[in-house]
Amino acid sequence: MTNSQQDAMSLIESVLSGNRLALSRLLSQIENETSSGMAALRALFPHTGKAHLIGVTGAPGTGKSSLVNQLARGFRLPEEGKTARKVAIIAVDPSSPFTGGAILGDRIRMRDLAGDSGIFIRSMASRGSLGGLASATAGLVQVFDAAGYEIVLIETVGAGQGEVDIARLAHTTLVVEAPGLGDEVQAIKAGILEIADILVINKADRPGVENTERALRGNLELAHPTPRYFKNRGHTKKPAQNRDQAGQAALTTFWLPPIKKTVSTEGVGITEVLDEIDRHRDYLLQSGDWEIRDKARLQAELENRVRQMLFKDWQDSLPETEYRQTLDALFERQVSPLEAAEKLTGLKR
Ligand SMILES: Nc1nc2c(ncn2[C@@H]2O[C@H](COP(=O)(O)OP(=O)(O)O)[C@@H](O)[C@H]2O)c(=O)[nH]1
Ligand SMILES: [Mg+2]
Repeated sequence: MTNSQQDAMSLIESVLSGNRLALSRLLSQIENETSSGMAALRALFPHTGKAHLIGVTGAPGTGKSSLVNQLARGFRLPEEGKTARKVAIIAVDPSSPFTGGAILGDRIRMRDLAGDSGIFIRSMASRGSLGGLASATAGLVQVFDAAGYEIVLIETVGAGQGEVDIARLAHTTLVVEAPGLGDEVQAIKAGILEIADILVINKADRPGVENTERALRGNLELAHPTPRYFKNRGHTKKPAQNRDQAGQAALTTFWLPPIKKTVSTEGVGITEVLDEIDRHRDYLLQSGDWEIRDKARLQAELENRVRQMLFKDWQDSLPETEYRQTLDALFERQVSPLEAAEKLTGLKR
């Protein structure tokens, strides 16, 4: 065994025995892609595949962090008859007010969670490239999954393609909207309505909720459930032949994203969102889409990692001056971008 493998093994043992400091160290190693971090990922991977990954995305200020806090609380302190689940939170939004493991939001309500060892919060430093962010996030998710966190909540700012990539990590994606952020519905503007499994109109205590709901509903009917939508999400579209004996369409035939209203600062509507999350999980498992999404996620991570590895390898092997000279030639339009790429990679198109 190499030193980094040994380091990784002892760290993994501590993590699996519930040591939070070790967990925190391992997460940093994975974020920084150290060799013992990568060795740990290899060793942990066979223990993954159990966690329910829940993406929470939407424009800044819609209340994602507040909602995530409330959902975490709900998973930890469930209604009677349900068991508490271990929750990890990954805040990809660098501006998220999760600091030092403190749970913000309504402090009075959250006080009963202080010191709860069943919650772990991690903020991600932002990365140069979105691909890097997606890989790093995938690595953290795998650690939490292997460490027995049954729920992994991933908060991202809804800002376009990068969001869609990270949302691909999730089994269930919540898109958060809020009234009164201008005339337009942010999720529609950002093109992230299509990735929603559950739509949440947060700040339902604010004026304009009805307008937001109407706009969302109208757009949902356009967006769901089209074949393209199902294809994009790695879904199989189950045809209506899947009927039970009473001739009713089976409940699992397809999923139409529900719209739920919440006031996250007050904890209003949270139970309903939690119920929808569990209902979506049941739907995924019964329809076989859980497995399909898992495979789509793993394939996306593989391809993302290949892209990054090859690019980095190429970058490292390239003399700085050659790159500069080619760039200059490109800027002076002496070579085209394609020619420059062929020259720098030695490949032909
Ligand atoms: N009125 C109202 N304010 C809220 C609600 N949820 C969050 N906020 C406030 O909106 C602001 C932004 O919330 P935050 O959770 O940080 O949003 P994020 O940027 O989407 O993560 C904070 O000041 C919250 O206290 C809500 O349901 N109603
Ligand atoms: Mg936030």
